[in-house]
Amino acid sequence: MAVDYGVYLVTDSTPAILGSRSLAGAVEASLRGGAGVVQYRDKTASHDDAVRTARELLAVTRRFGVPLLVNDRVEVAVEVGCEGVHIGQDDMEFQKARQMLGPDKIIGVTASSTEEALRACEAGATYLGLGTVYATQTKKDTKAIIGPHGVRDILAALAAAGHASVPTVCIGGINASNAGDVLLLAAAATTTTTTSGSTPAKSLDGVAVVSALVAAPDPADAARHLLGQVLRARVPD
Ligand code: TZP
Ligand code: MG
Repeated sequence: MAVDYGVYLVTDSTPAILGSRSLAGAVEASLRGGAGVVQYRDKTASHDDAVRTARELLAVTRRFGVPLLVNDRVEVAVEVGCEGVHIGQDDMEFQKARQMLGPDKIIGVTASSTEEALRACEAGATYLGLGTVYATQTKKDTKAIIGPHGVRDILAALAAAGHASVPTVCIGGINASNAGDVLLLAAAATTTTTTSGSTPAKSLDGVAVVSALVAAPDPADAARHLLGQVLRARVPD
């Protein structure tokens, strides 16, 4: 499955964010608007409930040909047979997850520093989630706010270390008003001047958001708008 990381939806089922809407409905609307990846994130559901919800979401994502990833809970991803997982620095060890999932599944890793990003690439991460970029109400245990410049510095380090081909998304407090700032700063950093001229280095492939889609009055419209910003900032190959 070819993956477009441009608009990456992370779900949240808490009433403060989802309100009275249905999660599957918000996911479907985001996909209609062009979201290219869905991560099912639920810290509190029982295993059985998580499996049930993941199956429901998988039925939706499969209709759109988009991968469904599960946050943290590798055993849930294995049981439902979805496309992969997303793990943070304090979650399951990467090689254990790879062993459980097999060689072909997606394993994304969160990185909030250059060291974490390089380590994840060396371990074989399929893609990286860089952040937390801005303060967010959605994740309570956020450790580091790295800002757009932190994202840019990690991208530069990845390029310098030869990891330019690993896709990257940024996460944390991203919305329609600030997405352009992060994307354009990252895009500006993707051109380095060398003695042989300008060479593209490493850009952001997309933005990962929770509330900007899940809590949007019209998630389809919100996804369309974010995708437009991503596409405008993309550096042509
Ligand atoms: N990881 C870092 S920040 C975050 C996660 C899951 C939550 C982002 O939520 P929002 O609503 O897009 O700020
Ligand atoms: Mg985690």
